Parts: sequence; C-alpha cells; structure tokens
Amino acid sequence: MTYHTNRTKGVAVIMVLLVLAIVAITTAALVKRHQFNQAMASQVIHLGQAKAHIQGAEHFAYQLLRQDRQDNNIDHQGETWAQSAPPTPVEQGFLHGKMIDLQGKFNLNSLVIDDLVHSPSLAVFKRLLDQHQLKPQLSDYLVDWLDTNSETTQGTLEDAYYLALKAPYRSANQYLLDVSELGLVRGFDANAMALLKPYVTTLPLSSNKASKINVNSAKAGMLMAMSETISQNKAQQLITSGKLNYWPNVAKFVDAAVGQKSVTNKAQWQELSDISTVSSAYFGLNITAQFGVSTTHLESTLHRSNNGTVSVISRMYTP
Ligand SMILES: [Ca+2]
Ligand SMILES: [Ca+2]
Repeated sequence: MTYHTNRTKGVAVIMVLLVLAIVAITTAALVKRHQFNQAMASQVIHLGQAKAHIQGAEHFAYQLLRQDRQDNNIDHQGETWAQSAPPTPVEQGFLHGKMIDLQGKFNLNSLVIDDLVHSPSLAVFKRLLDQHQLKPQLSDYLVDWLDTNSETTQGTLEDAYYLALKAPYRSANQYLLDVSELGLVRGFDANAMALLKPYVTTLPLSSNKASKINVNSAKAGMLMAMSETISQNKAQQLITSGKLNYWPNVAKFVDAAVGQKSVTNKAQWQELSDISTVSSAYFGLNITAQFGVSTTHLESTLHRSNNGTVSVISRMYTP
C-alpha cells in the first residue's frame, strides 16, 4: 500500500514537472514569438522611415540639379550637387548621399552608333583596355554584342561562342542597360569587370549620338584614354589644374592637354575636342538611410535635360 502511494506520488511529481516544463517551453516560445513580432514590426517601421527619408533626399537632389542648370551650363566637382553629404542625423536615424557625374565615365553604348562602330569611341575604349593590360579583342566582342547583326567582322557567327557555353545564351544585339551586363559578354571576366568599372557606364544615347566625356569629372585614367597624347604625368597635371580651376570650356581643356591647335596637332586637337564636354546630363545618385538596425540603399540614374527637367532613368532599392 505504502509502495503504491509512493508510486502514485512519484507519478504525480513527474506529471507536475512535465506540466511545468510544457508551460516553460510554451512561455519561452510565446516570449520569443512576441520578441520576433516586435522586431519585425520595428523593422517594418524603420524600413518605412528609411524609404520616406530617401524619397525626400531624392527630391532634394532633383532640386539641386534643376537649380544648377538654371545657374550655369558648366558642371564641375566644385558645385553643390557634387558634394557628398556626410551621415546626417535625422529623426531616429541617419541619412547620407552622394551624387556623381556619370559623364565623367566612358559610355559603353557609344561604341555602336546607327549600328556602326563609332571609331572615336572605339579608340578610347581600346586605350582603356590597354591601360589595364586587357586584350584588345574585348572591344570587338563588345561591339558584336551591341550591334544588331549576328556576324563578327571576321564573318563568323557571334553566337557560336555563347551557344557553346555550359549554360548557353545568345548575343543581346542591343544596348547595355547596366554595367553588370558586361559580365555576359565574351572575355569580360571578374578581373576585367573590376578594372573597368570605375571608368565605364551604360547610358542611353541622346539623339543617337555618342556620349561626350565631361573633362571636369573624368579621372586621370579616363583622360589618358581620351587621347594617345595624354601621358600619365599629363593627365595628373590636368587633374590638378582642373581642381584648382575647373575647365570653363572644351577648348581651354584641349589646349592644355595637347597644346594650342596648330598644323602639327590639328588632328589630335579635333579628336579630343569632339569627345569632350564640360556639361553633363546624366548623374548617378546614391542614398543610404539607417534607421534602427535597418539600412536601406537607393541607387538611381538621373537625366537632366537642357532646360533643367530631371527624370529618373533607373532606380534600385536594396533591400
Ligand atoms: Ca553646373
Ligand atoms: Ca551583334
């Protein structure tokens, strides 16, 4: 009898312990779920706050560009739009942004104009490849990717290479929308992409004309690629002079780069002049907003028309 009572008591104790364990587990799960829901809710709130602030900053950037066009027709790095805003505290978060002149880079789409190779642009791109010890054939592969026909200049089929790949695809035969697409083109491996990225961009062609490069925003490597006569030293000199005092017009820059136009340098002078500008229409905007643990990033490409109207060409949020 005693044995039976003890056994019953033992079973009861185990039952109580079991119930307690279940209660503890359930409570822990509920607390965890509550914390998770709370975290989710604050994440959603923070994300909403971040996006609202980013949109505000984006509109501010449009205004800067619009105002700038009303003020002048020259674009350089000393102007307000070109100054990056350091992380600025806003209500419950931080906001920072940067605008770059995309015309300080080489527009890859300029290689093919009216379905034909644009020789001045090809020369720039070949020098850019050479500068980074990349094969000159890369420019041929890119031209074939951009032009509408499916034959290479050697008369072979462009797609022969792409269709033989493990995951086959065809040549796009159209303009690039993003620099990352270059990774699909024959020969453009990760190394080539990384080397070229600071110097190249993909912009629409205004009135089907090759894009000009803004010499007030171009890096030294870009200036070297723009003319065979611009050495590394010369490019550095031009950058230094441009920083002290921006180039107010193309002629002043070209004179400084290749010397005043004369019988001997006439061709080089004209060549460099034809691909240069001091006025930009395309800008890249990067805005980061940090609220709580959420960081949201916006990358957009803006177009500014001659009268200052700003429109968005592309916009990408992460996340
Ligand atoms: Ca300006
Ligand atoms: Ca083609």
